[in-house]
Amino acid sequence: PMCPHGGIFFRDRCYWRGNRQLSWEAANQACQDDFGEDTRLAVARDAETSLFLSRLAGRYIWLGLSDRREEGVWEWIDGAPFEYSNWARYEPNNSGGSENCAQITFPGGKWNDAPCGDPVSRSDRVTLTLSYICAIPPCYKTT
Ligand code: 2F8
Ligand code: CA
Repeated sequence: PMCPHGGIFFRDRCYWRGNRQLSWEAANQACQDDFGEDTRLAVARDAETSLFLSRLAGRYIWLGLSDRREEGVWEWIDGAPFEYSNWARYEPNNSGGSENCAQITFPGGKWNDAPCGDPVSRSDRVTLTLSYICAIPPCYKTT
């Protein structure tokens, strides 16, 4: 198969759904641990990718998007410029002042900011664990 471990190919790379329920940070770490340091939580820079991820997920999942570094400044985990967004109505609302990680809701595929659920940083009062999708970067053989 083209993608490892039952991953799905879309455009130029493989996506793999993790069915364990993890915090945002733990989910991203799992992507790196399982597929290599360049693998991260999937990002959605356009509508087609967001829809693809939502359908592959079939449930709520983490998106590789957070405003942990600076409140209100949303950043893709792969460093891509933040242009396209697909927030649900009234989102992101930083509910309770502690929502710094984005999820893709299901069905509908709209985005919501939610507590990152990370028990280490403890900026969140709410523990939240979700499934996730890893985006495995394309690799090209040099010879
Ligand atoms: O109504 C939208 C609102 O729904 C929940 O709060 C009641 C979400 N909270 C969690 O997912 C923990 C909010 O993020 C969301 O804005
Ligand atoms: Ca919210």
